[in-house]
Amino acid sequence: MKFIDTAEIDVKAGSGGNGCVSFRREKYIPRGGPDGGDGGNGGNIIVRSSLRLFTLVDFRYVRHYRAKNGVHGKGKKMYGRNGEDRIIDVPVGTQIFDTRTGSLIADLSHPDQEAVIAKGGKGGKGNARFVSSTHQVPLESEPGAPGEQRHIRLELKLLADAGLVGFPNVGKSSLIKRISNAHPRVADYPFTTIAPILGIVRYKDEKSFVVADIPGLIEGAHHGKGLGDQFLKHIERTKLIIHILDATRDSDPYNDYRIINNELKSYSGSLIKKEQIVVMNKIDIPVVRDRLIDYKETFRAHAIDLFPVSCVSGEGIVMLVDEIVRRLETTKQV
Ligand SMILES: Nc1nc2c(ncn2[C@@H]2O[C@H](COP(=O)(O)OP(=O)(O)OP(=O)(O)O)[C@@H](O)[C@H]2O)c(=O)[nH]1
Ligand SMILES: [Mg+2]
Repeated sequence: MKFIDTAEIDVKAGSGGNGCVSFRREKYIPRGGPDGGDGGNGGNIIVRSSLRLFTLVDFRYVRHYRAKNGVHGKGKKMYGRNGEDRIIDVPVGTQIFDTRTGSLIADLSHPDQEAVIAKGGKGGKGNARFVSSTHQVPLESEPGAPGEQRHIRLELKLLADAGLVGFPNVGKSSLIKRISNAHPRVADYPFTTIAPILGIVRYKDEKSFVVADIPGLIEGAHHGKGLGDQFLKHIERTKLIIHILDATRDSDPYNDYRIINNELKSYSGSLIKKEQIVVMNKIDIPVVRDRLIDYKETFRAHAIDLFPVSCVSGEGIVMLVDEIVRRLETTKQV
């Protein structure tokens, strides 16, 4: 399963302006020569990769993009102005395909890369350009060429920066729903989530990161118990693991923590080496709140800082997201 965001749009570059047919008419120059100027070139359609965008969602609302036409040439050898280019910003990592041929037009894998995806038409020559020793009174000029028109498909592969792991029903989907644009199903039974989901978290209007919600793990998942552990491949390339615990389960959270880590380790040596943020969810429930100090101490004894949150009341969520961003910025990819 791949996480691909796609959008289809129509683009049309500007047409070139027409060349002009004109002759000089001045008081003391009875037979002025040809002075029709050239038309301006049409504007190009350019896509540019930007770090400020993260999805292709905006393209669902605006599907047609046009660049400006070149201005027609005028007398007195006045050239028409070139049409302005139309720049379309897309997220870094966007690939652009021609829908008709299926061919890849551009692959914008770095920030601020630009690619012309539809060329503006050339402006036509004015009659001043057609003059020669044998052809003193040219009456011809060229029309501007039409701008290129294309139907294109944008594709963006989303990669998760952080992955949510934990037993079923601990509130992984509730967390991604709370902090990101994803709307997964949340329900009070195990294995509500049966396929991975990605969510984009916008942080203070300036940064963003992608979180993956995957199905719950149970002891023996690496032997195929529950939904198995094959979903862990979707978080193999993340920088960070958000490990969610739920103290309303009838078990010791530190033991739960070890069981899940054991599953990560059985899946792959690199997964268990990733940094983790350990979250204690459901602290709105009184029994959890009462035990929180003890839990914090237990984890502290293993050099782990617990992040208490409630996905229902929102308590602790801002601090958690701050910490995720901080850790994503300081953690190296394993
Ligand atoms: N009281 C309380 N309930 C919560 C909290 N977070 C989640 N829940 C409830 O816990 C249940 C399970 O939540 P989900 O988000 O579906 O859990 P999950 O970890 O995604 O579960 P699976 O997809 O089955 O692995 C739901 O009934 C949620 O409403 C919380 O902070 N407080
Ligand atoms: Mg879920």
